[in-house]
Parts: sequence; C-alpha cells; structure tokens
Amino acid sequence: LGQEAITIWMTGLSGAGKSTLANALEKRLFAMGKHTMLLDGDNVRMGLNKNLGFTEKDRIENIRRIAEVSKLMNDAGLIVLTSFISPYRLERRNAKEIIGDSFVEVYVSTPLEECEKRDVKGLYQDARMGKIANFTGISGKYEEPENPDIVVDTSKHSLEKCLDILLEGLEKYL
Ligand code: GGZ
Repeated sequence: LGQEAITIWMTGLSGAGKSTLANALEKRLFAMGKHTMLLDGDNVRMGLNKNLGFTEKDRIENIRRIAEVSKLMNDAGLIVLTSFISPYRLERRNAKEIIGDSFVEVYVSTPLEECEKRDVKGLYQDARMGKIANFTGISGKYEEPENPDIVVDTSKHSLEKCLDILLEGLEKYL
C-alpha cells in the first residue's frame, strides 16, 4: 500500500467513458504533483501495436504488450493509466500477473444500451448492420470483471462525481 507507481487499468465497452475518465483523472493526478503516462488507442494502436487488429488473437497480444509496457513504466516510477476495452477476463488476469501488486482494475461499467445510445463514432450502428466483425458487446464478447478494485458507471453520475469515486478508490495506493 502507498505504492504510488501503480497501473490504473480501465476496462469497459467502447463508448463507456474510459478515455474521458482517464484523461480527466490524469489532469487531477498532475495537479497533485504526480508523474503519469496515459496509454490508449491513439498512442498505442497507432504505433507499437499498429500491426494488430481486433481478432481475439490480436486483442490478446494488444493487452499483453500494454501490460508489459505498463510494468516498465511503473518500474520507472510513473503512474500509468490504460484505456482499452480489454474484454477478456483471462487477459486481464495475465496483465495483473505481469504488472504485479501495482495493478488496479477499474471497471467502467456503463451499460451497453447507454454506450449504444451514445454511439459517438457510429460503430455500434455499423456493428448492428453486420459491418464490423467481433465488435465488443454486439458480435464480440465482453467478460465483466468479477473482482474489480473500483467500479464506475458514467451513465449514473456526472464526470466530476465519477472522478471523486475514482480518487476515493485510489486513495489507498497514492
Ligand atoms: C471493439 C473496436 C472494434 C471492434 C474498432 N470491437 O470507441 P473506440 O473505437 O474509440 O474504442 C474502440 C477501440 C477498441 O480498441 P481497444 O484496443 O481498446 O480494444 S481491445 O482492448 O479489445 O484490444 C473502437 C475501435 O477500437 N474498434 N474495431 N471490433 N472496438
């Protein structure tokens, strides 16, 4: 406890609010004087993992690499925030094994109906029309965490309230 250089591992559906929360949380942590690194699709899937798609096999490799990078960054003293669907329970368990005690699982539990209603990028509509194979929640599985350290549902609370929930849950690590 009080390990500081933790990995805050956000998991949840597309559109659940993982990236919004991770970005806002990073700002709060920065204001607290913490050194952080945010890993998301923009900086990982565009670079390190640009050879990976969305098959089960590729997602497993995506998560494995992200976990290894998170571990390296934790070793360098950074607080890491990750924002990936990470839909498979076994892969999240593997990530936890790689990262060790500093792994903190945050389930962004916004329900599918709400994510689909938001449909920010129109991907759910495409998935419903059969245009996207293995789309999480529609044509691909999402396995809910059984024992997340923190749960936050962005359909129930404002962003500010969600941040309060996160920071309260993180207090014992920071
Ligand atoms: C789910 C997909 C898919 C499929 C492209 N299924 O809302 P977004 O757009 O920005 O977030 C989704 C993102 C998911 O990438 P991750 O690296 O987080 O996934 S995983 O952890 O499962 O490896 C979505 C977009 O990529 N996207 N195709 N088939 N989301």
